[in-house]
Amino acid sequence: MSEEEDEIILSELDDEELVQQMFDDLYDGLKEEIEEGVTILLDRGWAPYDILTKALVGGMTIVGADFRDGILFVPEVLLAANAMKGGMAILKPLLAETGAPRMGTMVIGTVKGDIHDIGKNLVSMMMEGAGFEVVDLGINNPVENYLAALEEHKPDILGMSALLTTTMPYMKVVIDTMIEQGLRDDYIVLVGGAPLNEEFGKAIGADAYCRDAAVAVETAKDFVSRKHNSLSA
Ligand code: B1M
Repeated sequence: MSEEEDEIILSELDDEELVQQMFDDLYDGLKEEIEEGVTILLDRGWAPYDILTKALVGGMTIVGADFRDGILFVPEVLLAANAMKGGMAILKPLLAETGAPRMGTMVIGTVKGDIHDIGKNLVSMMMEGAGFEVVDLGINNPVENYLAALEEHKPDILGMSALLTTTMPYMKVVIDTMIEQGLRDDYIVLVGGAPLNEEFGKAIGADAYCRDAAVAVETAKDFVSRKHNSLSA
């Protein structure tokens, strides 16, 4: 069979086949195909959030499992991450375009020693979509970056992300420093990342652990409205 005959036309696949093909394309780090798949699903009326969670995060879960099992290595995972970011870039303005009323401000960043940013970016996108202003500090943030951003932006929320068991303890360094400087109670501190759990969040003195981006949005809304109610009481 010639190469041309082998070629898969994404637009000819039904939704289920297309999502399966997007899992494969994400796995193979094919950014353009991922962007095309996202565009096709949008044209078919899929909600941006569903594309994000079902096609992109779903595909990344498979990549994560094979990375863990030593089937995929860093260069391949970087390509998959790059493809995922291509799809996320198309969805970002759509998720942010909800016309939601302004809810408050969040400073967010991945902690020192950690360069994972896909989950954090997803949280930022969803928070913006829910009406929060988000100041994204990027990756590998020492405590000084967080403190400077709190001083500059006076947010309602500080969000921290960590994906490694070796970097998650750094969240406590940030919170302890906030306590030392008498700043802790001025902010809602939310933490997240795959290796964390609720118990860890409590142990380090965060206000809440957020399992995923949707939980982060709900938790942020809840804490901010409680804060506003207590200020107006
Ligand atoms: Co990394 N990596 N990685 N990696 N990587 C993991 C985390 C790992 C679990 C893979 C594995 O072994 N299965 C493992 C950690 C093991 C551990 O610590 N227990 C691991 C490792 C070991 C490493 C290296 C050390 C590998 C090496 O060099 N030998 C290295 C470390 C580099 C460093 O940071 N210093 C490394 C490097 C990389 C890449 C650069 C190749 C790439 C990152 C690219 C990028 O982010 N730009 C990468 C990736 C992609 C992964 C996996 C495969 C996928 C992570 C991801 O993006 N998930 C990951 C395996 C996995 O998690 N299953 C893995 C999708 C994302 C949507 O989910 O990030 O969990 P997640 O975010 C969720 C929630 O956690 C939550 O909401 C998000 C959206 O729903 N959330 C928050 C996250 N942050 C939040 C903050 C909040 C609230 C909620 O604040 C309010």
